Amino acid sequence: MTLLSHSSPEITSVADLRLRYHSVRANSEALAAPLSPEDQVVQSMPDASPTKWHLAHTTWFFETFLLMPHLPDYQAFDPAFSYLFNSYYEAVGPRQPRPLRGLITRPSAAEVLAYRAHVDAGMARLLNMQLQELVPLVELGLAHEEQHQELILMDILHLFSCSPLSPAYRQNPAQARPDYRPVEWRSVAGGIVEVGSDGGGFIFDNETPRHKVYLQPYALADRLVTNGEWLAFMADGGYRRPELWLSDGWAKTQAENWQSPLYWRQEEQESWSAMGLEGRAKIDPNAPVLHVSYYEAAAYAEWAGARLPTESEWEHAAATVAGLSELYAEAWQWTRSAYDAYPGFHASAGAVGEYNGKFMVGQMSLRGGSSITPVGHTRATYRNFFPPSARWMFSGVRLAREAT
Ligand code: AVJ
Ligand code: FE
Repeated sequence: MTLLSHSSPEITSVADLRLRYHSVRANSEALAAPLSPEDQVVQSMPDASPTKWHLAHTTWFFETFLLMPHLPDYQAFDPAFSYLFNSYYEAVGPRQPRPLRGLITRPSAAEVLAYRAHVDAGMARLLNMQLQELVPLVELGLAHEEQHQELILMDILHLFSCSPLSPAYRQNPAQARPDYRPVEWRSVAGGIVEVGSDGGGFIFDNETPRHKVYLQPYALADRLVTNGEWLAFMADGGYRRPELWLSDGWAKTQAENWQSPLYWRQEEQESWSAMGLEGRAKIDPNAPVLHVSYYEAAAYAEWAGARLPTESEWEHAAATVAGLSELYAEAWQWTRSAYDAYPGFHASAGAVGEYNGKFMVGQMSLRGGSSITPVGHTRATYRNFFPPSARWMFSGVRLAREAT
């Protein structure tokens, strides 16, 4: 199993893993609990998947990569599920086309929960066998399920944003934000620095190998761009001035008539609301802007006389510079780096090698983490990635500029 590098001497004990398995699996079901069976079956756009599909696909991952090959006498819950819940693994076999996941009205949401229970029982037996060599693969299954927990919330927000009722997924009162304060720039000397992971805890393969890069001196904003700042960009014609935009980005704004971040709506003169997991609410000018594409982030940076950081700049600063706020718990931060293989990267052999490596074209790297990322899931070396036009993630902007 070479997908994960484990140079750490203390490999997770199987007992710890059993507890973690139980808690991650329970967390997914808790996320689905407020949703009706109807909520859980609809696919609101090709990029988004139904909640029921996420709950089944994460289960299929454990069944396919752990139980089938490693648990003697394991019986698949239903052999038809591989076609329904395989996401993109060519080595595993054919699958339901991604844009048609919302047509899977059967199995029902209740049957998917029974599927989860069946696989959990198998996993309990497998974990009892104390097979140390399977620990990295179980950890991958859990990190995978945590990625899907964030996707469940992104996707349900998109679905609810399409409803004329603007339903609230949850009731949490909005966070009280401190008053506006100007950005402070943190200067970073740069030079030859190392980025990427050496192991020492769970990591995805795309975070390796650790390697040297050269960074010119630079400065990074100590906080994220706010909604209020974004409103100023809009008021200054940000969405109407092609000179601020990359060509592909301008074409997209024109084709889709973008005039604001996704989920924003103008209520009356000067007043905007945004759809969130708490329903539709007035924009908080001091909260970080959310739901912007790479194209919008790059246009904003141009307007602000700054630029987006590279992923090496972001990672080096996050790991070494004090006084940077909003790194991991507000919004994923677009970088200007294409999501590409690090020097010396090789995807592992076999089906799990398809996990990250084959997506290394045409997407941009995002760093940090968001308010809906499971706690403990992120780290400085973590590489998220989406196409430059995507904006249904909780994505925001941290500016960079050359050192002065
Ligand atoms: C890292 C969020 C782009 O959504 O495909 C889920 C996460 N990988 N299952 C994605 C993922 C495999 C991935 N992103
Ligand atoms: Fe997946």
